[in-house]
Amino acid sequence: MYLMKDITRDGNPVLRKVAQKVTFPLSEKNKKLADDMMEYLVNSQDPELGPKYGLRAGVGLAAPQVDESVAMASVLVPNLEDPDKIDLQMTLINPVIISESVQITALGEGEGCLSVDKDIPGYVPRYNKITVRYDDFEGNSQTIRLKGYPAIVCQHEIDHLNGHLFYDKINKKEPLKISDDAIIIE
Ligand code: NB4
Ligand code: NI
Repeated sequence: MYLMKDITRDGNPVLRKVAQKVTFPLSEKNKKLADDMMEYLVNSQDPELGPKYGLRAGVGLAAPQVDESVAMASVLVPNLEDPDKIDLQMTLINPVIISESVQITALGEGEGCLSVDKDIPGYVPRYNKITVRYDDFEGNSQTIRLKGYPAIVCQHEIDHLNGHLFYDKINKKEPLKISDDAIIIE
């Protein structure tokens, strides 16, 4: 089970590498990695287990954040209106954004990252809609279309697999500067 001590922190070169493509059939190691990443997310969102194990809550986790430079990330995104509903729960393998909207969106509260200990305020511009191509556990190529909050989470995770961190995308001089027609999700 992953704990906060296992999470790689900003400054660790693994977070700036482009992750290796996953090959098929999936190795036992990569299967377990996917399981363990999802387990972290589930535990971290559990009102008892999160505090018990000192886990920072997460809606996504990418393999480089547990020191594995492979192109896998898990997401567990609760519905914003009804937190008992899950909007998206999956492990993305070899994900690539193949198309994106012109429309930009951002989380009103900014973003936080389990690998970044300090709070870095500012809007992180994201595409409001994306189409992602990824491989399922059998190695079959799939596509998924995402919008709004789940799309933001997946972009944050896909960024990790390419060595990017959320604050790279915040306007340095004016952190709250973003295109006028951006959708701000509160
Ligand atoms: C990934 C997210 C940062 C912005 C938006 C949010 C949280 C993360 C990082 C987009 C993706 C992790 C992965 C939250 C959180 C809302 C849902 C359900 C019940 C508490 C939980 C709190 F914890 N970001 N943290 N940051 N990352 N929402 N929520 N709630 O998840 O670094 O690369 O449990
Ligand atoms: Ni992150």
